[in-house]
Amino acid sequence: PDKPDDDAGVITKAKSKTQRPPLYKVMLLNDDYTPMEFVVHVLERFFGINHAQAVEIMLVVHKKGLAVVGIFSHEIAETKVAQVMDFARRHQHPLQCTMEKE
Ligand code: TYC
Repeated sequence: PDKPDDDAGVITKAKSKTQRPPLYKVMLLNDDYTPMEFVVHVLERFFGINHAQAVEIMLVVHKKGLAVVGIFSHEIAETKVAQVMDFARRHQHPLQCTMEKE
Protein backbone atom coordinates (compact mmCIF):
# COMPACT_ATOMS: atom_id res chain seq x y z
CA PRO A 1 0.00 0.00 0.00
CA ASP A 2 1.10 3.56 -0.64
CA LYS A 3 2.64 5.35 2.32
CA PRO A 4 1.15 8.84 3.02
CA ASP A 5 4.07 10.71 1.46
CA ASP A 6 4.50 8.46 -1.57
CA ASP A 7 4.91 10.65 -4.65
CA ALA A 8 4.14 7.88 -7.12
CA GLY A 9 2.36 9.32 -10.13
CA VAL A 10 3.25 12.94 -9.36
CA ILE A 11 4.86 14.51 -12.38
CA THR A 12 7.64 16.89 -11.44
CA LYS A 13 9.30 19.35 -13.71
CA ALA A 14 12.20 21.66 -12.98
CA LYS A 15 11.03 25.26 -13.04
CA SER A 16 13.12 27.29 -15.45
CA LYS A 17 13.38 30.74 -13.90
CA THR A 18 12.49 33.55 -16.29
CA GLN A 19 15.65 35.27 -17.53
CA ARG A 20 15.65 39.05 -17.25
CA PRO A 21 18.44 41.07 -18.84
CA PRO A 22 20.74 42.72 -16.30
CA LEU A 23 20.05 46.40 -15.61
CA TYR A 24 22.60 49.16 -15.17
CA LYS A 25 22.55 52.25 -12.97
CA VAL A 26 23.73 55.40 -14.74
CA MET A 27 25.35 57.85 -12.33
CA LEU A 28 26.56 61.43 -12.45
CA LEU A 29 29.63 62.33 -10.40
CA ASN A 30 30.28 65.66 -8.73
CA ASP A 31 33.21 67.90 -9.61
CA ASP A 32 34.19 71.44 -8.66
CA TYR A 33 33.93 73.07 -12.10
CA THR A 34 30.88 71.98 -14.10
CA PRO A 35 28.21 74.69 -13.74
CA MET A 36 25.06 73.63 -11.91
CA GLU A 37 22.87 74.85 -14.81
CA PHE A 38 24.81 72.64 -17.23
CA VAL A 39 24.13 69.54 -15.11
CA VAL A 40 20.43 70.46 -14.89
CA HIS A 41 20.36 70.81 -18.67
CA VAL A 42 22.02 67.39 -19.11
CA LEU A 43 19.42 65.75 -16.87
CA GLU A 44 16.58 67.36 -18.82
CA ARG A 45 18.02 66.72 -22.27
CA PHE A 46 19.36 63.16 -21.99
CA PHE A 47 17.23 61.69 -19.24
CA GLY A 48 13.87 63.38 -19.85
CA ILE A 49 13.76 64.63 -16.26
CA ASN A 50 11.62 67.72 -15.60
CA HIS A 51 13.30 70.94 -14.46
CA ALA A 52 12.32 70.76 -10.78
CA GLN A 53 13.45 67.12 -10.46
CA ALA A 54 16.63 67.86 -12.41
CA VAL A 55 17.53 70.64 -9.95
CA GLU A 56 16.89 68.24 -7.04
CA ILE A 57 19.06 65.47 -8.52
CA MET A 58 21.84 67.91 -9.42
CA LEU A 59 21.88 69.12 -5.80
CA VAL A 60 22.09 65.52 -4.52
CA VAL A 61 25.15 64.97 -6.73
CA HIS A 62 26.63 68.29 -5.58
CA LYS A 63 26.16 67.45 -1.88
CA LYS A 64 26.69 63.66 -1.82
CA GLY A 65 29.26 63.26 -4.61
CA LEU A 66 27.10 61.18 -6.95
CA ALA A 67 23.56 60.06 -7.68
CA VAL A 68 21.83 57.46 -9.81
CA VAL A 69 19.98 59.30 -12.57
CA GLY A 70 18.42 56.30 -14.31
CA ILE A 71 18.37 52.50 -14.66
CA PHE A 72 18.58 51.01 -18.14
CA SER A 73 19.49 47.99 -20.25
CA HIS A 74 23.21 47.70 -21.02
CA GLU A 75 22.85 49.18 -24.51
CA ILE A 76 20.73 52.16 -23.44
CA ALA A 77 22.99 52.84 -20.42
CA GLU A 78 26.08 52.84 -22.67
CA THR A 79 24.39 55.27 -25.04
CA LYS A 80 23.42 57.65 -22.21
CA VAL A 81 26.95 57.62 -20.78
CA ALA A 82 28.48 58.26 -24.21
CA GLN A 83 26.00 61.09 -24.97
CA VAL A 84 26.64 62.84 -21.64
CA MET A 85 30.42 62.41 -21.81
CA ASP A 86 30.52 63.70 -25.38
CA PHE A 87 28.27 66.68 -24.59
CA ALA A 88 30.37 67.59 -21.52
CA ARG A 89 33.62 67.26 -23.49
CA ARG A 90 32.29 69.46 -26.31
CA HIS A 91 31.47 72.13 -23.73
CA GLN A 92 34.82 71.63 -22.00
CA HIS A 93 33.30 70.65 -18.66
CA PRO A 94 34.84 67.82 -16.61
CA LEU A 95 31.45 66.26 -15.80
CA GLN A 96 31.71 62.48 -15.43
CA CYS A 97 28.94 59.97 -16.12
CA THR A 98 29.38 56.27 -15.38
CA MET A 99 27.37 53.05 -15.37
CA GLU A 100 27.38 50.10 -12.99
CA LYS A 101 25.54 46.78 -13.00
CA GLU A 102 22.56 47.05 -10.63
N1 TYC B 1 29.77 70.97 -7.89
C1 TYC B 1 29.42 71.75 -9.08
C2 TYC B 1 29.46 73.24 -8.75
O1 TYC B 1 29.50 73.61 -7.59
C3 TYC B 1 28.02 71.39 -9.58
C4 TYC B 1 27.91 69.98 -10.05
C5 TYC B 1 26.78 69.22 -9.74
C6 TYC B 1 28.89 69.40 -10.86
C7 TYC B 1 26.61 67.92 -10.20
C8 TYC B 1 28.75 68.07 -11.33
O2 TYC B 1 27.46 66.08 -11.47
C9 TYC B 1 27.61 67.35 -11.00
N2 TYC B 1 29.46 74.06 -9.77
